[in-house]
Amino acid sequence: MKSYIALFAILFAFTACTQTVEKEVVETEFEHDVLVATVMPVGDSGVAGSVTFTEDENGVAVQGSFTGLESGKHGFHIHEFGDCRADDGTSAGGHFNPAGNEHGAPTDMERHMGDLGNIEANQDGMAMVDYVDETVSLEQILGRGIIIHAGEDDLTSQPTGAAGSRVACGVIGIAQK
Ligand SMILES: [Cu+2]
Ligand SMILES: [Zn+2]
Repeated sequence: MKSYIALFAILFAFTACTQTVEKEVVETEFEHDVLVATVMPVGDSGVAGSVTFTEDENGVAVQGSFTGLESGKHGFHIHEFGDCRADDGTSAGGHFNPAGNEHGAPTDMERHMGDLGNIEANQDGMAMVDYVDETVSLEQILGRGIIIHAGEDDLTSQPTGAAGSRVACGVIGIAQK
C-alpha cells in the first residue's frame, strides 16, 4: 500500500510539473522598411511637407520635401516624442538621443540619432532632403517626432544646435507602400 501512495505522489508531482505551461515567447522581427512623417505647421508658420525613411543597404535613406519656409537653413531633427499637441511644438521633447551622446552633425560618428542637420529652403520657400543616414534605426524612430526649426542648426551648440523655435512638427509612422 505504501508503495502505491508513493507512486501516486510521484505521478502527481510529475503531472504538476508537465502542466506548468511556459509562456510562449513570440519574437517578432521589425518588419517595416519604409516609415513616413507628414509634417504640419506649428502655429501659423505655414511650413508643411513630408519625409520618408527607407531601409537602404548603406543605412536609412532620408527623402523629403517641404514648403512655406523662409529661405535659408533650418534645423531638421527627430525628436523624442511623436507628440505635436503643444502650440509651440515643445511636446515633441528634445532631440531623440538613445545613445546619450552630445548634439552633432549628421556625419558625426557620435551624435544624437535625431541629428539630421539642416534643410535649406530656396527663394520660393521650398526645401528638399535626400541623403543616406548611417545612424538612424527605423525600429527606434517609429512613433517619434520630426521638427523643423525657424533657424539654422550650427551642429555644435549643446544640446540643440541653437536652431531656434519650432515651425513644423510631424509624427513618424508606418508608410503604406
Ligand atoms: Cu529639433
Ligand atoms: Zn541633437
